[in-house]
Amino acid sequence: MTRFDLFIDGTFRSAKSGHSFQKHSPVDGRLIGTVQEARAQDVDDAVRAARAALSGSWGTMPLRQRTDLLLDLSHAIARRSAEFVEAEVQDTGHTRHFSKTIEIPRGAENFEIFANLLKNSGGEFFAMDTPDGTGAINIELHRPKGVIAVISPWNAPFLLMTWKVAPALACGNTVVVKPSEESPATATLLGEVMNEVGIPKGVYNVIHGFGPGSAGELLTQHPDVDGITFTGETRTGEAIMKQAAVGLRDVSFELGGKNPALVFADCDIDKAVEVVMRSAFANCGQVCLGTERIYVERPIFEAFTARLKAGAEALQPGGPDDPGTTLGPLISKEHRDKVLSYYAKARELGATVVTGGGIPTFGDDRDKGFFIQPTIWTGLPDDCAILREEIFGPCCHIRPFDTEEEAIACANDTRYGLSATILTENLSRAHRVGRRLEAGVIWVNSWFLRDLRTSFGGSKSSGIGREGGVHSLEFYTERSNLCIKL
Ligand code: NAD
Ligand code: 6OD
Repeated sequence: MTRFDLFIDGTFRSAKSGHSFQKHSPVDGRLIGTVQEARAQDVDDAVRAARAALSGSWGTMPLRQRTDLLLDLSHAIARRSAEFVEAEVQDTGHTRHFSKTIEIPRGAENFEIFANLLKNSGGEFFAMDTPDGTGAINIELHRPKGVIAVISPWNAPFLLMTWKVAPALACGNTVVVKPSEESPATATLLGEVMNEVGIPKGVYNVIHGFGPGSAGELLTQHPDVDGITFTGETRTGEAIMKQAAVGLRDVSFELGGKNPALVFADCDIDKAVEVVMRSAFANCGQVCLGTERIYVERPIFEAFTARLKAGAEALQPGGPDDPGTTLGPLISKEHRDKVLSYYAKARELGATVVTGGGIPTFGDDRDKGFFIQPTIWTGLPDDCAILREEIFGPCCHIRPFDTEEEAIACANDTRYGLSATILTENLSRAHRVGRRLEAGVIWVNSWFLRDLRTSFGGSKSSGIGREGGVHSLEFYTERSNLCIKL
């Protein structure tokens, strides 16, 4: 059984709080480890260590040396990728293929991308006239923001945590990371690699625990935290924003979604089915960018629904070690209960259950895990909870539409604004519709195709700010204008 310690000031240690909690496998419910739970004293230790590191060697380190260390870190993660894959797979039950090809390599790449970005980024310079004719020059200066609290979720733990830690460190900040209570492993393992490559003590700290009344809330309330970057549910974002208001700490939020796919009759239907299969069911529907609302132009509604049903029924549920697994479990019993409550609500509301709606059975230990059937509904009213609230499971509703105008109105009829997918072979339509969708990330004939240099984030209730490429630097950097009168 594994023990997940706190990582504070370069040292692994128990929580002074004396509290710990258990982590269970989503695949078969078995106990996989105990996690040290940080409370006030531990959180304070971590923030103090991060503050001290800012005025230590990290704070005065030349940019080139800092970015070289981050490149070393990226290579060291890649060298130890098998360990990271195992840690992630054990915590989340993700298919080994998903962790091996996306989560871990992309997490490693984050450090490389942001190190290189910093090496090549500059600042503004303006020469100005003055009434006395001598002029002045303006030079933009960059400083790190300070101690950054990183609060991350469980659905792609390493990828989403490094997506914040990498730009924060590249900009010269120090971090205190609070990974999800459901996924403590990879953030802890990263502590070892930080020490291995020589990142100074206190630059990267990890505290474990829950949200309210525990490490998450204590960290975001801590007066010596300068900025909070959070990925998770919209409701949690609202709670954190209240905590951040005290002391006016800056926030960067990547929140929930209720993302639409618009399938036009002029699409390539094979491609459309392939794209929507992934967007609705990848990672067992636990992807913030995933599709839960599908709108299909009426002439192909029946054909598309039948093809998606066949695809969903061909998915093979199982653990990471089962050959042929294409659908892993949900993260926890609590999360499965939540998704099942939506399955029950859809039936109560009179939905046509095209496929799924229950729990698969295996006749072995996997029955103690948190598997669930991929589920497709039709026939629900636009304003019901199933079409309004983020479910975060392998499920979607399909509704027909008759005009482009109607499709756009349906897509935008949500408080969320994270992502959208358009399926059409008509390039003019793709431009026309794409520019009218209220979402931060919009795909045409694809999904989750991401160039890490592009902006990423949501509008409306899906987030505040943008991450990715130079956009990440906005949050992690303080700017000053130095005006020199000549
Ligand atoms: P969550 O909001 O329940 O938890 C996220 C993190 O916040 C965890 O570490 C948790 O312990 C912590 N937390 C909870 N309450 C807190 C509080 N009051 N103060 C401080 N910290 C607190 O989210 P989750 O269930 O882990 O993740 C799934 C959610 O994340 C979904 O809504 C999904 O859409 C969203 N998400 C968004 C993006 C994006 O980029 N927009 C990416 C991935 C996931
Ligand atoms: O592609 C990424 O880097 C990114 N941030 C993905 C987010 C996935 C959400 O579940």
